[in-house]
This record gives sequence, C-alpha cells and structure tokens, in this order.
Amino acid sequence: MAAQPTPADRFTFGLWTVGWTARDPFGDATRAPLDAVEAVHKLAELGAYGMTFHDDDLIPFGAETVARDEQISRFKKALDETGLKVPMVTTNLFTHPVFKDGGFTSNDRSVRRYALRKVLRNIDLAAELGANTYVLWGGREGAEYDLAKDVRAALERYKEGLNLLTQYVTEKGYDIRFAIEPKPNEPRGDILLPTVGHAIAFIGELDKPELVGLNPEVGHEQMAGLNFAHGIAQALWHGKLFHIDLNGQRGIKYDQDLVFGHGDLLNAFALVDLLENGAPGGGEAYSGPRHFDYKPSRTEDYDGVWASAAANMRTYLLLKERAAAFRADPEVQEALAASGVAELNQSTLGQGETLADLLADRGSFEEYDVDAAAQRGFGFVRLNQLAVEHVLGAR
Ligand code: 3MF
Ligand code: MG
Ligand code: MG
Repeated sequence: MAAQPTPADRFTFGLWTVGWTARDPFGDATRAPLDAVEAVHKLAELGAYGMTFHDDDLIPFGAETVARDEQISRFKKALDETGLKVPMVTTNLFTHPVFKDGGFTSNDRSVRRYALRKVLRNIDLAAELGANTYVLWGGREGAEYDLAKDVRAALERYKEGLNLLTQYVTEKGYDIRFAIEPKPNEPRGDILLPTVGHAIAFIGELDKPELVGLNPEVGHEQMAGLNFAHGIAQALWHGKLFHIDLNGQRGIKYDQDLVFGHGDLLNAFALVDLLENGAPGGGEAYSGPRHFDYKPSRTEDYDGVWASAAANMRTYLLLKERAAAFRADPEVQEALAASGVAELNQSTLGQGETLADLLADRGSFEEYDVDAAAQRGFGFVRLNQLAVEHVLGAR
C-alpha cells in the first residue's frame, strides 16, 4: 500500500484543475465556483506541496487594483496558514476574446503588445510568491486556415516575445525560468510548437536558451499519437525538463485531462520509473514538482473533485512503489541484462579508438558474421511482461 502523500512528494495542482466548474463546449457548468482560499486549504489537507495558477484563475480578468491586492493578500494568508507553496505561475492568454487569434503571435500587433504586458505584470506576482518556473502554454497561438497565418513570421514574433521575457527576468534579477508547454491542437485547429520536439528546436533559436525549457503534458503528446515517456526522456537528455503536467488521455482525441494513470497506465509506469529512477542504475532523473493538470470529470460533485485530486497523487505513489519493486526484482535485472538495456550505454567506439580504427577493424564489417548476429533474440517481450506483472501487483 502506497504511503499517504506528503509535501516531500512535491505534488502540485493548478487552481484551474480542482477549480474547473465543468463548463464544456456542449454544456453548462455542473459545479459552483471554488474559492482559491478553500482550494489551498483542501489541497494542503490532502498532502499536496503546492498550487499553481493563471493570473485570471486567482484574480478575475479586469479586476481593479484594490480588488486585485485584496485577493492576493487573502491568497497569501492561506499559503502562510497551510505552508502550501507556489512553485509555478502562468498567464491566461486564451479566454478573453481579444486573444482569439493568439497573444504573442496574433496578427494584430496591438494584441501582441497587450499580451506581453499581461505576462510581464504576472511575472512580478510570480516572483513575489517565490515561483521559479513560469509556464507558457500558447493554446491560441495557431490557426485554422493555412493561408491565414504566416508561420515563419509567427515564430519570429514568438521568439521576440520569449526574448523580451528572458530579458525582463534577467534585468529584474528574478530566479525564474520559462517552460513552454507544447500541444498539437485545441482550441486552435493547429497550435504552434505542437510537440516536445518542435519546442526544443525553437528554444535553440532564442537569445537565452538556458532560461527556457519545457512543461510537457501527458495528454498533449498522446493527442499527437506520441510516446510521452520517450518525449520526457529526450527532454531530460537536452536538460530541458523544467516542469511537467501529469494527467491521463485515452488515445487521439480531444484533451481529456483524466486523472494521472487513467489513460495509458503502462506508459505512466514507464514515466514514473524514468522520473524517479532515471536510467537503469541511475538515480532520480527529475526533481521538480509533480504537477497535475487534470480536470475532475463533469459528472463529479465536490466530493468527487477532492477524491479525484487524491487519486492523482495515490496513483503516482503506487506507480513509484511498483517501479521500485520492478527495479529490485532479480529476475527483472536479469531480463534487463539479457535485453542489453545497459549495453546501450557503452560507446560504439572503444576508448581511444578512432574512426580510422573502426574502418580498419575487419571484425566489425568484412569479417562480421551478420547472420549469426541476426540470430540474437532481445527478450523485450519478457521484460515487458515483467513490467505488466509488477504493475498488476502479481510480483
Ligand atoms: C491546456 C493546458 C493548459 C496549461 C496551462 C498551464 C489550461 O490543455 O494544459 O491548462 O497547462 O495553461 O500554463
Ligand atoms: Mg492540457
Ligand atoms: Mg497543461
């Protein structure tokens, strides 16, 4: 049985997750609005470490300065009372109609300037609350019609926006890094920077790439038919896993935002194993918050909301426990060795060996017994079955 979550597990939730009133494109809200202060207390009781928010989740869009300040101080008081942290903050550049064609990449220049100001103002609040990650999800940065968006110009404007943001935090001396959250579509027909790979390539073009990384989301990569655990492994390899959005998704469809593990459970197992245990024989690969970006289903009342919040953390902890058991199982270790998983860590050339040496090595080519080598069975299915049995608690 998995331990109860504690702040040491670093579980965090977006205010917009438990606070989602369940309005969807076809139906009205099924739950009453949730006060941010109550959300803080409830999440702290459940053992969470922190809460994250978009500016407009906490402070209604367009609120007067006095109302804004009052809401911030109520929120801070709740944080002080509970010890809950705010490790990440983000901006809503998607709800207000002004952002219908995007924020940083709207065809309308005045909207782009307004979007930048909205983000800059909220970065000050993020710094004040001690957040060190600022997420950028550009849900409206995109198009439905190919000829309506000059994608190259849009990427230039995206880059200009990111460069201004990194300049701002540097000038202000804020300890904040940015994390781009890719998504292939929804709400736009096609969103810019649709996958982890696209975003990594984009970051390489920025003025201060060291200040920009990723916030990949399980469901977003899976909406594109991609393997999330692979995407995370690549983000780690690039040193770009700054934050993560955990949830569940069942196949290529709209963004379901199910509870973590309620989609592709085996991939979730591989993911937790990777985050917690790194490469075979390695240590923890990711030390940032385990952030849940899910939506309590529209069918749930508030008891169901809190039960689903607890379910995210419990599933993660159960998978963490299962991953530890998997690694500790001697048969798994033997299967990993038979599959050559660790062998992949050996460099292909020997130490000190040169390209010329490789070319001169007749054993590697001219005299290589390809047919004999082709006989090798890798035993990957056996290894996977061991994983399935550990996930099912059969071992
Ligand atoms: C949408 C999302 C977003 C982002 C959020 C964080 C509204 O599919 O995942 O949630 O996670 O904007 O910045
Ligand atoms: Mg999402
Ligand atoms: Mg998300």
